[in-house]
Amino acid sequence: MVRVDGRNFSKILSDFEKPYDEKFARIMVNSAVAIMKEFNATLCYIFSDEANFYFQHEIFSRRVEKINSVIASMFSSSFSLAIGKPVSFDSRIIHVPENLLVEYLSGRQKECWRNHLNAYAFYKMLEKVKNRNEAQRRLTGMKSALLHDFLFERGINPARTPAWQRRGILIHWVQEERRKIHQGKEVVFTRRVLKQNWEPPLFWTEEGKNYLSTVTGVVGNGL
Ligand SMILES: Nc1nc2c(ncn2[C@@H]2O[C@H](COP(=O)(O)OP(=O)(O)O)[C@@H](O)[C@H]2O)c(=O)[nH]1
Ligand SMILES: [Mg+2]
Repeated sequence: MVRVDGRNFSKILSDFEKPYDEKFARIMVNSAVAIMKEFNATLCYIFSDEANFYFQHEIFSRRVEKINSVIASMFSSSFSLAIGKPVSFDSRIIHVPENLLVEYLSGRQKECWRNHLNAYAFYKMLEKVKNRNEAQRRLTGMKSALLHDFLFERGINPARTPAWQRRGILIHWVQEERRKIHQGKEVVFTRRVLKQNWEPPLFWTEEGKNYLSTVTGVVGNGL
């Protein structure tokens, strides 16, 4: 797994909609697509300013510096071209054997959910206290259930926000059937294309595991 994370994005995204901006999410997705096509990653899981690329083959003969620097620079340059100013992403490698794939992705998806509650609560709290430090201080230590109640009372049902904000976005390859006319006859053929799923299942459920199994071709072994 190679994970990139935007540097200083709380500042960089100050002109974007808060707490969530679909335009920003689309730029993350498009930058990830560039990497997936170039290096044939099996899947990518995105939320907030991070993207997790899963590789089932060797790239750069497993040379760590090469992988991290090239993935980070390609992601950063795609993103920068899209927003018109220079930004940077860091990159790290996490060794995830097949039997821990579900656990790894579930961990990131739980982080996505916590982020989501915090992000909405933070901006609601800011309406009350008008000071970022004070808003953060009041939220620190609030358990999920309390954050839920806090949001409910202010008209936000955190179970009904757009799915990509709660669950993240999964990009993966699918075989798509195409048809064409060749010498007067219809020919059916398949092509490998990237699919963006903005409503992925919860990865630790049966549905989630089956989905990941289909996408990665891993059968059994934790899936
Ligand atoms: N305005 C806006 N900000 C976002 C969005 N998604 C993520 N962010 C910001 O990106 C930050 C990412 O967190 P983190 O990587 O820990 O902070 P960083 O060190 O500033 O990059 C969050 O704290 C948010 O402020 C979005 O959709 N809109
Ligand atoms: Mg960041």
